[in-house]
Amino acid sequence: MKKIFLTITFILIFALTLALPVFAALESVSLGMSYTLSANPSGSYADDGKMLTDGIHGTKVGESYHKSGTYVGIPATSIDENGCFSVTVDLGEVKTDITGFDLYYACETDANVYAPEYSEFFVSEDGENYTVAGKVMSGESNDAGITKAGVINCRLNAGVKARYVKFVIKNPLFIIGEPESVANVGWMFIDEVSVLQDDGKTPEMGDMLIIPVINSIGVVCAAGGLTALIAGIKKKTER
Ligand SMILES: [Ca+2]
Repeated sequence: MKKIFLTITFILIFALTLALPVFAALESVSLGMSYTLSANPSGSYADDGKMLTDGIHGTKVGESYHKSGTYVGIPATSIDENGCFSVTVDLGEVKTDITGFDLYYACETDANVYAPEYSEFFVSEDGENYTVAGKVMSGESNDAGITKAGVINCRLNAGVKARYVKFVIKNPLFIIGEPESVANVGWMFIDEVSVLQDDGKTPEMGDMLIIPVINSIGVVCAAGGLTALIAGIKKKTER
């Protein structure tokens, strides 16, 4: 009986230690926030003014992501002379400790939909003066036969202040200085932009050690109580 008790206790401690709560180091501060676009997207894949900060990500419907109704379609006519399109999010107030940006997109090369070549991230406190905070290449291939939903993640080493965050995305097939290349650039499809703030909950080493100990004590107490209860019932039954 003692052996079974010890075995069960050990398994429970092990399981609960593995199930340690995971602290999110970053939280989105752009959810539900308003934004403006550098140009009108396609009428067929139009923006409803909320799609890019609603937290809803595109899903694959049949064989396609971009037709799922959750993507904003950016045709060749919506990119500028540098092959770029931008989304500027208004966070409502100046936020501190902004340390990350995510841009979500679809890539379906057989449907002429391409992942951005890169996304560049600019921050501003007043909406007029912007400074660049980061630039990340998607690294995505333009080869035929690709169907996927992807994301470009940018993480900063130090937090920055911002009320406005501009996501500039570059069409991968547009060649700067060769405007005639616009005839062959296809589309970009994006479904979400996200601005991330350090939530101050990054676990310290002490937390990592304390939680398993608390879990273990809880399990031992619970198991001990259960054993005592069973013993009590058994004793009562034997009378
Ligand atoms: Ca969305």
